[in-house]
Amino acid sequence: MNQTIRIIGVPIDLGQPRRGVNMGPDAIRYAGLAEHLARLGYHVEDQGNIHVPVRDTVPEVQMVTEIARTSSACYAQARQARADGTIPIFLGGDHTIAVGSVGGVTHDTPCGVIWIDAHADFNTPAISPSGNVHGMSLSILLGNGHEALVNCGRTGAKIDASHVVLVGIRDLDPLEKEVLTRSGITTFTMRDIDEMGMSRVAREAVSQLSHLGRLHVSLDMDSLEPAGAPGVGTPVPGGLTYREAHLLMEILADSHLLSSMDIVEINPIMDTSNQTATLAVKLAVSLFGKRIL
Ligand code: 4U7
Ligand code: MN
Ligand code: MN
Ligand code: MN
Repeated sequence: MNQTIRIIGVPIDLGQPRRGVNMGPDAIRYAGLAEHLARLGYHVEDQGNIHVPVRDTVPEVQMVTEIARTSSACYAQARQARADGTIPIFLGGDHTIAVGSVGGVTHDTPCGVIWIDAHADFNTPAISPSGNVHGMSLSILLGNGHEALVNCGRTGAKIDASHVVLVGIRDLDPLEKEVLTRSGITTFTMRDIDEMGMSRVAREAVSQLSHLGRLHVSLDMDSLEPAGAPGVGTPVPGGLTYREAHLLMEILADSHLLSSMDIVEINPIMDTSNQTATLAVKLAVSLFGKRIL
């Protein structure tokens, strides 16, 4: 008992064009993440933030190099957190933090990844309509894209397509959709959730990954319906409701396989009264908490 959760801030906004997402880690801290997790009985330690250069000081041609530098630092922290027997929670920042977090937590052994997002983040430089690296992070983890990022921490792919399940998807670019279909990744779109219900979706996600013995949850807050989570850079209508998102967390918690988590894409500049970070903290509490009855 008395497991340790280690909070690691990664205030990166270099993977997308809007300023503000770099303030995500402090918005989530301010919403009381550490206090709420401590109340659940965890020992909580906050490592502070990984250093990230200020976006305005980084020339466009240097962006990928700087993302790779931050990703390496994040990878090292993820690896250390596991070596120390803690449960790391990575606070973004944009979704490029997953390159280092998922890379690092899979350094020694594979891990199931549940990627909760409106987007698939499966673009490559060759097909991306925007060129923004936060829309490529999952593809990078599977070994495709900018070489400096693919080889961050250790050479090549960090996870296998069969070890990822996407949940909440509703906005794919045309070529991204083709590549995703060919990848064989299990994807539960919003339509699947509408038709099957979140309970079945969440249970199928767990049963596909449980043989790996542990799970990493990568929670992009744009997976939620924007009305309840307006503080994100790329809102897409038709997202997860408050209850669907909580039920997903609760069913994942029941698996007792949670070993790490990302909370990403919160942009306090776009938010009202920090409600998106507050919601993220509630979801983390459901993910790491016990059943109420
Ligand atoms: B996020 C997009 F074009 N697909 O690649 C792209 F629609 O981490 C969005 O999920 C990516 O928030 C969103 O730029 C990345 C776009
Ligand atoms: Mn994302
Ligand atoms: Mn997204
Ligand atoms: Mn397997």
